[in-house]
Amino acid sequence: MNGEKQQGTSVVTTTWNEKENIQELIRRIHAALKEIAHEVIVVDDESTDGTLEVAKQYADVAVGKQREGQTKGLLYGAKLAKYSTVVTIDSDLENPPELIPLLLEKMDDNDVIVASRRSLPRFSERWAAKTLGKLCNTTDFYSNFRVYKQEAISRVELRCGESFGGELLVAAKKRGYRISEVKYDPPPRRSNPRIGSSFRANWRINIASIKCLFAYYLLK
Ligand SMILES: Nc1nc2c(ncn2[C@@H]2O[C@H](COP(=O)(O)OP(=O)(O)O)[C@@H](O)[C@H]2O)c(=O)[nH]1
Ligand SMILES: [Mg+2]
Repeated sequence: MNGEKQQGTSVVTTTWNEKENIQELIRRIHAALKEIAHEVIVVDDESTDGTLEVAKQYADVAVGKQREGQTKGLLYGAKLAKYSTVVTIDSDLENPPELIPLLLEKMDDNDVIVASRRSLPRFSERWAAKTLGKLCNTTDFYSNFRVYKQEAISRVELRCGESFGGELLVAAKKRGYRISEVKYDPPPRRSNPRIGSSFRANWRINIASIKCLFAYYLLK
């Protein structure tokens, strides 16, 4: 199935105003993966702080496009991947790149591995874990720190709008890909997440969960 793709790992991250983190993230990915063939792909959504210019200096591929959100950005990057394995990772250093080799090891018997945070910060994420997470074999449905076989992500056709990566997991599950997880203790969170303040983020994530449940049960 991965016929045309080379053996190796493409690490995809999306950014919206992450200038202070992107160089450090790329440095840590290269250090963690120095033993294996890999590339770093950054998909930037019209950052106004110069993220794309910094990414162009350090990433293997750095593209800017109009702002369409995290899920579309991750899919866009996965389609550019030249390797047979795709890692998705947040660009804000809340997902430690040093964990990637362990995640790759666990791919032996699986098609998707989710790096699941041991504690979830938002009630909307805890609710999603009990519903969508159970359906998709993970305790952290909205972690976008994941490893995919390239075809398990790049062929997805998104229909839910912004789902914070949720629809990518639902699509993989519905197409029969085997999903498993590795748990980790996340570092302290930053105080100003890009997806919004606590109330706004919980609201947006709950809407995304309803759309993902709809997609799971009702869409082909
Ligand atoms: N391409 C793109 N990336 C985004 C957008 N909003 C957030 N991100 C990225 O998605 C990742 C997670 O966002 P964040 O706000 O930290 O979510 P949280 O960790 O759930 O609080 C970060 O790498 C952000 O830069 C967006 O509109 N477009
Ligand atoms: Mg974050």
